[in-house]
Amino acid sequence: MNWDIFCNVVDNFGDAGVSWRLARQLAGDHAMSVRLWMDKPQVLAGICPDYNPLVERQVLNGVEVCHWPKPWQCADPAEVVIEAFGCELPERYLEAMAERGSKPIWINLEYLSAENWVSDFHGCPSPHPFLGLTRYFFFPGFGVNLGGLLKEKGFDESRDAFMQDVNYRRDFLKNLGVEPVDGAFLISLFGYEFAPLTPLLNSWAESPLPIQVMLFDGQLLSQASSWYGRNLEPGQTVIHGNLHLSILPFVSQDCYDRVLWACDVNFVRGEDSFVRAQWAAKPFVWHIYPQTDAVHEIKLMAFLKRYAEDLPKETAEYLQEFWFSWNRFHIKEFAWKQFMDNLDILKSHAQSWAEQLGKNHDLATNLVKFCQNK
Ligand code: TRH
Repeated sequence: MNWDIFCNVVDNFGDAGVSWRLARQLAGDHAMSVRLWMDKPQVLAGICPDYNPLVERQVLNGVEVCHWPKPWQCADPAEVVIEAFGCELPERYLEAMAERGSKPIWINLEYLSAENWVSDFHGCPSPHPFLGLTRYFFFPGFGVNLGGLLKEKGFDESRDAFMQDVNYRRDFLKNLGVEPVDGAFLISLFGYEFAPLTPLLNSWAESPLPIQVMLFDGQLLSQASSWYGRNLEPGQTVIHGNLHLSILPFVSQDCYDRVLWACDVNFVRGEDSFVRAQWAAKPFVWHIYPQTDAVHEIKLMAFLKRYAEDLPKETAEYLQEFWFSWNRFHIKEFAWKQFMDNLDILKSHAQSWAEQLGKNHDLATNLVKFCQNK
């Protein structure tokens, strides 16, 4: 089958991140012929250093990455057409789909949510009012009756090999410009602007054991700079008390994964890094993408309900409080100490959660099966 994936970047990196990961997996794991249409190529370049956003068409990791021209210029529609996150397809492309002898399979890939209602809509058809085309809603998710999560073949083997090889981990960090500190606790930090970072930086600076934090360039940098009293820049490491704070530039998705594997705790956000933190099988803190009227809190709670189900009651309550505080912009001074008190339980829970999730089929496999049955 050949596939067209359309990606319209609303903001941030998640739209490009998910589309790029899916395109790579369809091409690499399933030998599909894939074109990825990007409306903001420079965003993809931020997370894929090998990609040149100035070149209109180029093949990378077996995927043909194309600029999405606006207004649309003709291209023959593929057999499967993915509209990532309900971005609207160009009208002329839709007409060309309708003109094809055998109609393409048209999929709307939805955002990830742990809410129960998604399973009622997963796979549902929605006929176009007059073009004779049917669009199907495809929901990623955590249950067996859903589309699953993106996870490439051979992932567990790569992750486990990385984690077992202490020297490789050390060299990997050094290559990133992070000098490993003996006995340090490692944290990666990727979040939105208003997260209550300052109290945590204070707790980490006063921690009894050295804490090494890798903060990714972006929305939290100005808060870290104000806290330190000087403009911080990617490539810099500063030390305050027992906190060693390194500012990292954006790296490729594969490299970002390795950062998650190397750390003891990961602060992640949005959709794609949130999923990757779960596959990393390490304790994590989720900064959910904020929406108006606090709709995101319903999604946050829905996920926590699933994730914390098998945790001891006290740990579950504590985790809920910590995550909500991180998302509500206010965190108590002693919150970090409580996190560390629960660390062993959270560690083994993260491993069993990843194992349990890994029993379901991954998203790309489910998508291929879904299309083959249409
Ligand atoms: O960037 P995000 O906040 O994206 C968000 C969410 O997806 C949200 O749901 C969506 O509505 C909005 O975008 C439009 O967070 P996310 O989803 O984690 O995407 C970040 C991507 O960047 C992910 O693919 C991982 C990648 N990444 C790198 O490749 N290298 C890096 O150094 C870092 C920090 C991230």
